[in-house]
Amino acid sequence: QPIGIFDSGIGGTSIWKEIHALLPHENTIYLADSKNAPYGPKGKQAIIDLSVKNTEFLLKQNCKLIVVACNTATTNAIDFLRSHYKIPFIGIEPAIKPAALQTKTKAIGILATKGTLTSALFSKTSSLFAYNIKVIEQIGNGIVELIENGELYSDAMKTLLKTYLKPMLDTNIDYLVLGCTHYPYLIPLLAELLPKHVKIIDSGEAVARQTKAILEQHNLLNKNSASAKISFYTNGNPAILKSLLTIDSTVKTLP
Ligand code: DGN
Repeated sequence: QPIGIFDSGIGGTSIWKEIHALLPHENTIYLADSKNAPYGPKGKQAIIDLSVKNTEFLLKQNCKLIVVACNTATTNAIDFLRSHYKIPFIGIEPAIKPAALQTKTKAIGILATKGTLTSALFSKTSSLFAYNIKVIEQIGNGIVELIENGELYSDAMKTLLKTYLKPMLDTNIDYLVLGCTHYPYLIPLLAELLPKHVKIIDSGEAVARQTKAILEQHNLLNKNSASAKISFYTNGNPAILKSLLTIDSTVKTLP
């Protein structure tokens, strides 16, 4: 039985990579709902409806566990999914905690979508730390759209990022938390735009470790060491998704 992974688009492939690296024998099915990207500006109910649709697709392929590889869908829909389906769901949240515990300048930046930053789950986590450090929140309007368009390094992307990073740099952050699974693809550009002492962190590895732990706990790890079956599906542009992959895999299109 495969692990199912979905995102509002191609960004969650950054999570797929971490899962595949840690669990190379697991069969995986990735679903990119690019047609409906971005989820960020949509309301809670719309995000739940889309997450249910993605879940139903993955369950039809007999998935044993689903990774919601999207901060926006996790913060808005994971409670609903967990209470309506029997299989385990793994979600992803911005890695505020490690940044907050390690900052020396007592200021961290977080870049995420509006859907994530305005969610109740995020305010709860953020308020745990915001009393003794500064948490500079920034909504990344427009970034997901550019990435979905294959623009990881364009002038438009540079201009947007410079604007979004300015208040953080003015506050002397030393950690930048990437709170959207699309954003790890910007690390090369961000490293150019940020001073050397600013560290960039995302939640990919933690999600992969959590996936492994939950599979172990439910006795669902694949014991068969034959090479894994990997499938990618998108209702957007398959060539752009394929360009992000580090393996040669076909990408199937969905209506
Ligand atoms: N990859 C999604 C996330 O992590 O929030 C992007 C959300 C969106 O569609 N804007």
